[in-house]
Amino acid sequence: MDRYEPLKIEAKWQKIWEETQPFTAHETTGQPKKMLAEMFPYPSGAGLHVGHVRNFTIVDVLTRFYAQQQQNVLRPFGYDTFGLPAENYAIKTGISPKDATKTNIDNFRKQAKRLGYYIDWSREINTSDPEYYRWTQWCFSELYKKGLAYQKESYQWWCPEDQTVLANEQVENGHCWRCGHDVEKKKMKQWFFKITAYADELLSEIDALDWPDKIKTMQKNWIGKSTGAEIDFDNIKVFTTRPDTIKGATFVVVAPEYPQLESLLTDDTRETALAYKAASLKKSEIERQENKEKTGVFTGSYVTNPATNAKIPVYVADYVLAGYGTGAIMAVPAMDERDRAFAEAHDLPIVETELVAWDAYGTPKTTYKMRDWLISRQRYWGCPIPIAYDSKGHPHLIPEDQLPVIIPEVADYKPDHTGRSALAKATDWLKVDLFNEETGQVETMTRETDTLDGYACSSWYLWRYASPHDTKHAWDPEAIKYWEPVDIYVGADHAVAHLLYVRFWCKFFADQGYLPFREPIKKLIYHGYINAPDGKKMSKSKGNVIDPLDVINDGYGADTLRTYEMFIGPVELDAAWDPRSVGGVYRFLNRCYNLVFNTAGVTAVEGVPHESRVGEENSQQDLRYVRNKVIKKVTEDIYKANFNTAVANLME
Ligand code: ANZ
Repeated sequence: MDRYEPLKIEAKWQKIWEETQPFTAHETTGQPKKMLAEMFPYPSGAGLHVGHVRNFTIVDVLTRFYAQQQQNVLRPFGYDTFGLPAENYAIKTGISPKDATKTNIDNFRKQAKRLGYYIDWSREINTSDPEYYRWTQWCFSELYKKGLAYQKESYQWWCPEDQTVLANEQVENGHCWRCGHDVEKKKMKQWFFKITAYADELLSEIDALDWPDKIKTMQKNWIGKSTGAEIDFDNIKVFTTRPDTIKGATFVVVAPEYPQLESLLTDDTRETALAYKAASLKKSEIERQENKEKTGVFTGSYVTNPATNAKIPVYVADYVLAGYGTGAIMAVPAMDERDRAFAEAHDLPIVETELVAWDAYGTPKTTYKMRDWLISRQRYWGCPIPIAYDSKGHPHLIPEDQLPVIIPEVADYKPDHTGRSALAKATDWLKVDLFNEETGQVETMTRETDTLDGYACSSWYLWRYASPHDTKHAWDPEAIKYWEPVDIYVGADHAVAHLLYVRFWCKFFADQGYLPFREPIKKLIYHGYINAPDGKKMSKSKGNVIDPLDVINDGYGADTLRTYEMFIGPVELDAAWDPRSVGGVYRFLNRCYNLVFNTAGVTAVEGVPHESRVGEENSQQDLRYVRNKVIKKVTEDIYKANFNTAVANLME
């Protein structure tokens, strides 16, 4: 009897796939196209983990499913390689991030091949390859030319441990998302992408997407549209969603970061108010919005309520946030809970309001919670921002024919103590002769030492897959028209970062005429994490990580691992690893193998069994009935991304 020996079978087919590359995609007419992709991985030194396997296997099942339905499928693969882990490793070991990344990619590729994925390997991309980041720099240049990449002095989250600026979405409960250190606020000049220019469209087009409701809701809340009015209380402009309550406004509150705060202070209040401000800057927005005691101090100034003509006091309090609305509010303690708590704590009048028409006092205004996207990082291992500064400190774009701005090698990867990246240490690289349009002369300028947030690199990689080796364009116009938008995208995490950024860039590049669609991803499948058997997160430090290669090499093979990860639970939920179930899935595949290749009397190498040989107890008709029923059920399951019930139906 022929035994099920997955390691032999898999090795045989993987060798054939390596030689014949059957998964290479071509643009053809006649068949419908289908492009599928996973959220590409960060190739860490630890190699693939079982979470990647869940992600990649979902894409793989769907790719093979549609290929069998004779659709022209494209399933590319790539690596998101810039970022702090490689830089921190370089700081510690002196090994160049470029070399470490190459080693890690080689390992990831080998592992992915061992898992037997249907991947068009001719389209592999790597965001830290100059061939790739030349075009990330081109994308930046396009945004810059249209005024959507700009610099601004502002308070930024700063991680003292990693010595870097963090975006709002990278601060988790007052801690750095990477190292967990407490973050603080620091005033700095930074680069931003003006995602708010597309706030309205990003919001209005969410509903039409075939995305999980959970993600759509998270994006809506993140964009956070509010309609109301702006009203002047003398020279302080406030934003309110309830302008009709204006008669009840008995004081005004400004945020501690309010730019004109100093001008509101008097000799009596200055010291206390500035000390209050300093203390507030240490708190996270979440802490400031918590329902605790409402702290704040009097500025010493009064303004006029335009509806009542009463002189009302101006306070500074940190429950008012700087980046939202105008950073100043009219407080209506009779109507608003936070204002009431503040009024009670500070003995301020609470006046019941009548509702009034407000048109005479203010102008209608829509605001968004979403801020512009902070994109500069004081890091070495990122895509250099293609900018240089003249002697006056004015920024100039590096001309397109001088791209890419290549990352120079340096001896020491540590940022300097001012927080500038290690690029500042590459003194030759730092200087560049550029034509200055303002003076009409060539001048030696100083390059920008900030690099781009890694999310910039992943904002356009899905389009690079259409023509990954194009040297003339970021993406070929014909290829992109054929393959994209992406039909199915699979991943976990990044609901309000990456998944908003790709939509923003898509709309921008569509407006420039570079993309023939305005939404980059038709269908999104969002999957849960795989946890350790005790339900805890897998992590190296806890020693509870399951290595997918160990599972394969234990003799189970890739098919068992893949089937198990599809069977582990509903796709959208987290699931705990269960070693016994891995064995169960193996026994199931073993039985399938025996049914097909032994009971039916053929071997894995010969081909498909003939139904009449299967045994006399089942009539052919019964067998056909059962088979068709299962095919129908499993097909429906896969359309609905119910992978666990698909496996269960097969087992039945
Ligand atoms: C007076 C008022 C009366 C308000 C009332 C609400 C209820 P959303 O819905 O979140 O947009 N606000 C405005 N700017 C703020 C800031 N920078 N920090 C903290 N709070 C701010 O909330 C808008 C309301 O939140 C605004 O309307 C303002 O308070 C406050 F019965 O004005 B309202």
